[in-house]
Amino acid sequence: MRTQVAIIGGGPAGLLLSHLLHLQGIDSVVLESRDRGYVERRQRAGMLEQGTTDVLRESGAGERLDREGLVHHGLELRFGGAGHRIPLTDLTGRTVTVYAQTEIVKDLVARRLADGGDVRFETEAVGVDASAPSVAFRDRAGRTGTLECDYIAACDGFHGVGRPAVPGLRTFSREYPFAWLGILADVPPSTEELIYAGHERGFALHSLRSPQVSRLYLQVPPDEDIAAWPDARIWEELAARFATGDGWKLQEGPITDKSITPMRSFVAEPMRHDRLFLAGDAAHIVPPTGAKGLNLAVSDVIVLARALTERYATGSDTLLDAYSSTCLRRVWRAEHFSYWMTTLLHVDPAADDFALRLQRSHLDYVVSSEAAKTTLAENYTGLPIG
Ligand code: FAS
Ligand code: PHB
Repeated sequence: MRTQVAIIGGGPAGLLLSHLLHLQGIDSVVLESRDRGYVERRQRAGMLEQGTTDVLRESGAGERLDREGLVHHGLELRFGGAGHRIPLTDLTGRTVTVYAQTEIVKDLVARRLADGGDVRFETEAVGVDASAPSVAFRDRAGRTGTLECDYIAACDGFHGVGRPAVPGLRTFSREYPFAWLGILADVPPSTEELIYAGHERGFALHSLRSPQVSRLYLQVPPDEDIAAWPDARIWEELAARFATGDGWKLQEGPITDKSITPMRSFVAEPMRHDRLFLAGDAAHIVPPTGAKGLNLAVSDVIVLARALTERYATGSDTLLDAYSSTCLRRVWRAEHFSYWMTTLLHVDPAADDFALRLQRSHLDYVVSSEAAKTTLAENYTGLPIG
């Protein structure tokens, strides 16, 4: 088997890269270890930067996004029993859109298959040669094979095979002393815009998926057992953390999905070795407080698609040689913003009274300063790509 670009991973990064390369006449094969249903059902991100919605729309993969995506112009920081709106669009001219990662994956899978794309589910990459580029794989029947290629894009997430194939890698990481318990509930959202709540009992986030479906998260200890959280306890704790003095009420309903996600910051440098390029969670992880994970994966892929297009069109390696440094500038900005939003709003169990007073003072300042609100808004809506 041979292709121009071998893509490991059929998540948002791998599927979008395959789609963007196809539009430039560049062939690729996507190797995805899981089955199609698993990949399309996996509950993850939900908030898209304008740069992400722009690339999906401009590349012809945004029709359903434009019909069903919920465009937002602001968010609320809630603490001390009061809400404070951050007018994102007034401050930056940009919008954000609520549209689940599951839907992006479904749209991209459908588009690749409709375009005759080669997406191989239940086919696991088991080895990578970054120099005489090739990927060894094993399919659902246990048959093994080798995919020869010009370039390899490891879009295989945090636990993939691509990153270990980069020699001399430097990694940077931070584990947080808490995790997120996330739920999907069949109940109309109790808010039109997202509510990020900093409460002495812990952080909570009210997001949404549609006018009928709510997506909510609450801070729990890092090793929390989900069995300790029956539905009634989840709703009781969420109501306590979102409580305000103005009569606002959290609507409860049937919980249809429940999961706990650990929180970590992680970056691997460089994001390239010879003909192998890392993109998305394969290279970096952020705590989801800043809604950056999926959007960073998209921006890596936009940079890589541009570089590969230049290489095939002109023979120039200039953009490929700059890939890692170009991506890492934006990655580290998103890492800092995600760390900042996380420490601003979560309760650190080790925090003493002095630290808690500093945190409250920081929150009071953010919602009272145009400069601070603008800083939050320009990072949250997404800085320019590349
Ligand atoms: P992904 O992990 O999505 O995709 C990698 C793919 O590679 C997977 O389908 C995997 O099966 C496949 N793969 C792995 N090894 C392979 C191999 N050897 N061979 C073939 N295929 C292989 N981000 C947000 O912005 N907001 C959120 O609320 C949020 N919540 C999250 C919750 C969870 C539980 C997790 C894990 C992440 C969350 N994220 C969130 C981040 C998430 O959205 C990622 O940033 C996004 O999925 C990154 O996309 P990819 O880089 O494509 O990696
Ligand atoms: C989501 O809707 O899943 C979501 C939104 C914003 C975040 C994290 C998750 O910061």
